[in-house]
Amino acid sequence: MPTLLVTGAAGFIGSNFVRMLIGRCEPVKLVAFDKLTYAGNLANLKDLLESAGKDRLVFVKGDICDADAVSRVFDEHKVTQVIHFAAESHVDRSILGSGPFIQTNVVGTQVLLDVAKAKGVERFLQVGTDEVYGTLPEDKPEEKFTEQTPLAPNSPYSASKAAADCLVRSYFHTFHLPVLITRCSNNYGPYHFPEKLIPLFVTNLMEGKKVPLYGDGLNVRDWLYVEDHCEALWAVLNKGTPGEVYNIGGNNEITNRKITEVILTEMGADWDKSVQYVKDRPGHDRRYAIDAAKIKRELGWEPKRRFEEAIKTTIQWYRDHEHWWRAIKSGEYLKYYETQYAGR
Ligand code: NAD
Ligand code: TDX
Repeated sequence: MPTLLVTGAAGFIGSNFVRMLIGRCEPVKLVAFDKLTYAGNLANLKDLLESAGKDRLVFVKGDICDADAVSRVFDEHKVTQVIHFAAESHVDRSILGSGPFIQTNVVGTQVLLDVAKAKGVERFLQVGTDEVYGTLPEDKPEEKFTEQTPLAPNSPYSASKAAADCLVRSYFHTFHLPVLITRCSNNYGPYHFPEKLIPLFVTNLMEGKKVPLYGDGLNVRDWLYVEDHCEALWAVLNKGTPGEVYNIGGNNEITNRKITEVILTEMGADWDKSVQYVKDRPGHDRRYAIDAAKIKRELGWEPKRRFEEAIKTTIQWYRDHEHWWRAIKSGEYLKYYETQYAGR
């Protein structure tokens, strides 16, 4: 049975990925490795750690920038594969300060690659983002990001993720490390940290607060339900060709205004009373859209969940898990919220 190191397993997508594999009894031992930054939350894995058994899932607290800690976890658990989610992931925080993004997303990826190379892993999957491709014009709907689109990152976050992708690619060409790179569009679903658009708006409304819409609200994202992303990652890890890049997307382009409307309608809130247009994000990418033809053609993956239903499931999850997000929206979060939104 392979042993899969899951970096960033206590975050949004990493914890959904672990949940999916444990739920399906996939034949793999999972080593969840996470620094537990502000975005990492052991509550996301608690029930799984209690029920799965140590032969299926273990948790190790550690920093991917710490070569000794990473090396130890490989040796202790006889790691054979890596799926690398760990990252600083919020664009707005990268604008407030890019240092932690370079440290974790670039240096951390380099450390992980070096250990993976030294230990001779069978697979190394770099979980990447469509933001590395930059932005698309809104008046040319036929234009989408393909795997051939040149990298043109516009935020410190996407620049750090592009640098990481380039390092991963270089370890394939120089050292023949069997790497795979995915680039996915915006995810939504349970356990999404409430600094990102959808969980922020849903929880603000539940708290009776306004929702801050950037600029004219007409920026476009391609939204994908998190479990669809996790299924795509599992397909790439098991069936992908080393050295290749796979785009993953929902074929589901929606403006932020439309997303806001859908959330308000579902939650019975009024636009004029609830929406506050605020100063735009600096360097705000106008439109993302993924061409996911390659992963469909080569690996047979396509999204299963329809946005209209999955957004309702997601909102209901936040209604049912108030204790989860209320615990997060305190302390450090309040300081960040004040810095990010005060005076906008
Ligand atoms: P997240 O911020 O929810 O989780 C990141 C996790 O990484 C946290 O648990 C955090 O504690 C951990 N972490 C951070 N720095 C670490 C370090 N130095 N060492 C060990 N662990 C560390 O992020 P997410 O939304 O789950 O994103 C996961 C990955 O997927 C990221 O690489 C992100 O770039 C990528 N991605 C995200 C989306 C999206 O829509 N959320 C879309 C495409 C790609
Ligand atoms: O308060 C807000 N108001 C607002 O209008 C926030 C937080 C966001 N927005 C807008 C900005 C974007 O156009 O909503 C859109 C989505 O914003 P985010 O949720 O911050 O996501 P985005 O910047 O698109 O990046 C996300 O998708 C790609 C993830 O955070 C990244 O980790 C991933 O790589």
